[in-house]
Amino acid sequence: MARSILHIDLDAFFVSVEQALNPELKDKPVVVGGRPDKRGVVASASYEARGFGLHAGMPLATACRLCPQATFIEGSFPKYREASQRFMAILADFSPYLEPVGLDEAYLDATGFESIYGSIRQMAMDIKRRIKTELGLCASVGIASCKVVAKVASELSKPDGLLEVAAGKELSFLAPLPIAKLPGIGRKTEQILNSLGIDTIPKLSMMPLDALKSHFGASGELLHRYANGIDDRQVEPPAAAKSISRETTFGKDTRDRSLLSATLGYLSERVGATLRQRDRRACCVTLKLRYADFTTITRRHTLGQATDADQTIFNTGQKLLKQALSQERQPVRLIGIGVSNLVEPGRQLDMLDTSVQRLEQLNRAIDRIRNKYGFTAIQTGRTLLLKEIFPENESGYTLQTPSLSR
Ligand code: DCP
Ligand code: CA
Repeated sequence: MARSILHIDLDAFFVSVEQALNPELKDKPVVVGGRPDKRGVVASASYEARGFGLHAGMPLATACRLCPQATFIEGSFPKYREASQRFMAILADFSPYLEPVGLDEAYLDATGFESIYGSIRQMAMDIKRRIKTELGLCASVGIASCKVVAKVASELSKPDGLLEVAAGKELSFLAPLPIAKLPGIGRKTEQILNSLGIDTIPKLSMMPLDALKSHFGASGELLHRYANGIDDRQVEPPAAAKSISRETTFGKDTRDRSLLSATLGYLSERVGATLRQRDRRACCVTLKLRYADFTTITRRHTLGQATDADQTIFNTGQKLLKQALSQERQPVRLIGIGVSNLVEPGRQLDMLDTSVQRLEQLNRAIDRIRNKYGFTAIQTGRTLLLKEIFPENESGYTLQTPSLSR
């Protein structure tokens, strides 16, 4: 059975987010990338601005010369990240087979979903409508039996488009297009192909595979397949991380409980921050210790309720640490803390528990400050001791293990 693959791509993404947030910018030439007196380039141009010849990658000064009446915006990444997350969440409602590509693009596998939505085309229209009403953004959608054709179709349908290529029609759909429309053919590849007399996709599809390989190496094979409308790549959901952990080795083996505890506190905050950043909660906390003789132990505790709070991670780790130290007399060489059995926040069973809520608010506030001013802008009592021992910079302490500066 032929597959039904959707490629969904938001139109003029950065600019459209700005327009959705500020209706005064609607239907006007708008550029995100910087003020026109800056040296940068256009990151995204509204379709109105494109009418004046503006496009991504063009120097801002040129853009300003071609279209002085455009509104030039610096842009702010957190806004786009948030819009992207909401976009992906809408898509995830339609199919679990979702492969995000960058911020504003994704593939969905909808094979066999006709019965749910009436038709795949209807499903695509539902997707577009939800993106429009909930985010105020336009998406263009390509539908085809494989990824590459779906992508070319969505691109060709822009803006606010919907284009379905029936199974079996892949080649005739691609035939009239210039080769540069094929993904993977950049300016340079195009020039080489042109110099070989190849300027259309049918000519490319008929070029002997060996010749393509000799010019482009391994990607020659890909070109050959794409030009023939062949692409068996699957829609692959990104592998979700199953656990998050941080650990460090001490400069000198130690029995110092306050140092162990302060380090555990710092590592717990690092783990908690990552957990919240990924919008996950953990059901299990694991302490890891390596003793002077390199014996390594892990001790694990399952929580009654999933958490993303530094405090809960630390308190659990601290209890496990006490137990472990009471059973072992050797000094500690390495300490680590990790969380696993990650779940999505989902419905709040603890809404009525104000202490949980307050902890949540506190941690979110700390995250905001740290994102803005650096990790050590706020330090908790439990980690203060580290200040005297480890060098710090705005992204945190430089512990023994460099990866911990993450
Ligand atoms: N982007 C960027 N720098 C680039 C290319 C893109 O910062 N060189 C950003 C700005 C875009 C976003 O990524 O808004 C998505 O890139 P697209 O290539 O999909 O371009 P647009 O979404 O802006 O326009 P289109 O409607 O053509 O998809
Ligand atoms: Ca886009």
